[in-house]
Amino acid sequence: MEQFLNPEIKSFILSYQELFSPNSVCICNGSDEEYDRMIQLMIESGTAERLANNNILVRSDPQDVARVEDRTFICSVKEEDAGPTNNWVEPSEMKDKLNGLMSGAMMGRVMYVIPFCMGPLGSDYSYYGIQLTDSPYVVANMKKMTRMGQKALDLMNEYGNFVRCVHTVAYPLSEGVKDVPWPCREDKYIAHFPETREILSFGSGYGGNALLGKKCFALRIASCIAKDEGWLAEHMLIIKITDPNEVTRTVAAAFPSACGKTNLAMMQPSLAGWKVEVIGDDIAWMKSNDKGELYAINPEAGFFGVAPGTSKKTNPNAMNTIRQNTIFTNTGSEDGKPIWEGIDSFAHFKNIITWKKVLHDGSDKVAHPNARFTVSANECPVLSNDFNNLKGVKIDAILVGGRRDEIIPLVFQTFDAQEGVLIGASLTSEMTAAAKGTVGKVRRDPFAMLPFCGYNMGDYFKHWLAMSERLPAIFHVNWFRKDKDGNFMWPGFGENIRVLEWIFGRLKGEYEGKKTPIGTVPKVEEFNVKGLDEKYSKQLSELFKVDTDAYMEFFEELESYFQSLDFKGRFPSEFNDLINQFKNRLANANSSPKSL
Ligand code: OXD
Ligand code: MN
Repeated sequence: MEQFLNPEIKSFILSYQELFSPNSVCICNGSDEEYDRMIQLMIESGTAERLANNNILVRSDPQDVARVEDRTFICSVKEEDAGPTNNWVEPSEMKDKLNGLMSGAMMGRVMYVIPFCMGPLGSDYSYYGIQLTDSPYVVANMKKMTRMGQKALDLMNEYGNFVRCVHTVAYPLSEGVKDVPWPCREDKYIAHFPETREILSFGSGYGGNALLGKKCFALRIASCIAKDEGWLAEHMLIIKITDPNEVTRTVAAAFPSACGKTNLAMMQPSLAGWKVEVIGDDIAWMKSNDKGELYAINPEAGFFGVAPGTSKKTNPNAMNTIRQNTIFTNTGSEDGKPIWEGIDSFAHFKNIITWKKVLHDGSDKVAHPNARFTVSANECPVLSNDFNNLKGVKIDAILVGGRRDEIIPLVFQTFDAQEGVLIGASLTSEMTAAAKGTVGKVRRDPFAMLPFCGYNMGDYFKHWLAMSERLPAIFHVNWFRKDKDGNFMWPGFGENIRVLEWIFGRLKGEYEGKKTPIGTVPKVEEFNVKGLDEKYSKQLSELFKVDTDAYMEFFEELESYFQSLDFKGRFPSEFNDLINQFKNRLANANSSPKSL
């Protein structure tokens, strides 16, 4: 270690060097040469292959393909601080266990030290971290996903505070052990220590389990910091929308994993004259200023998006973003081109090698459903020039949404911020391949944060309510409603600009909308249908309809969900009042004529 390291950083590195017993330690500087060296190492070990345009393809072990929520732990000192939605283990018990398991875990490998910054370098919003890892794949991905290297280290040396992120694939190369292309373990642990701002990740090399800046730091640990400091760390995209008159508004939106955040963030609007630019596609850190306005940054520097389903039709800007300099994980390939379900017609591909490295014969998937691309935000043709804005961007509206085939209208605005908070907390969605579990199972996912809130969800609801005076307008959207024959009632993707246009009109005070018991929906005549396929325009009133009986049941189920969880006395009683408020309006509407 020739570099200058402040004593705290030095002792952090040395203590883990002693525990892990790696062959050597490498302090990463974040250079392109270093990235190329990581890729070369992965090619030599059989982990990766080169594709065209400086892209690479990595195939993981089939047992290590998604986040492992059942192996993810919040190790707060008190159990009640983890709350009913997290797995809890007492911190010293988890540390003893992991210290034992981690002893010698990097034998025969290099321990890389990754200094990184979440947020623009030098911004007051940003926080620093150091990740230790024995995975060249992690080093390469962290280069794309964070501001990593020398500059971050210099700032950290000066500033002092950093989140300790410790990761090992836990496959020591002790005497006689041969390496494998994707080392990992069955007994994985993704452990968070909120009080000491530490993360210990053991046995997985994949995505959110291993790229610790993302879910572990920027959501689970950051949500705890945010609660303590009075701001919000959320699972939200951030976009800047410009209308044909060059008026701009900025919107943050929470949707559960793999529900289209990247598609909305990089949307190519179908309406002429409109522009959508991306600031973030997954995480927003939002703080209010002394005027009570909410400002946000995206703490990440890249996109770790789901590849399957991405195509020139569904997301042309993403396709342009990932044309070059991209790491693909668990896609198939042919002739130097990455391939996945939904990319294109397969008909003209004759020799696809699947993610499992066999010739595709139609019997198995080309790509794993949670196959990913990792790409620097700078590759994106619609990146906003506010991406690196040190002051963040003013948020004019918050959107929440899930993947729901019934009940929830295409869009509605809540009557006030408190009701908006309850609606955010009511999010439900079908599970996707982003996490190990049952795909398609509908589950509650408050603010899309169920797997990412680092503390008691009751305290989280209270924190949102405490912020409510500083919140902008809140809208609920649902692109996924289906008719009785199971067909989508809304085309989605670039056509979602029509919904954003209505939201824009509401923010400017131009659209009156129509009041329903749950909030304000568009009047059909306010909604821009110019050029929209008639198949959709003729069912708008159905898409905006609020079925009062179904919604009554919705709130009853929400009440039972909250009652089923032991919040250890931390559940906000205001939520019961808010639910009653909605139920009363629904009951009153039911006793008057039913056309809403
Ligand atoms: C993600 C996720 O990877 O939410 O963004 O799982
Ligand atoms: Mn996500």
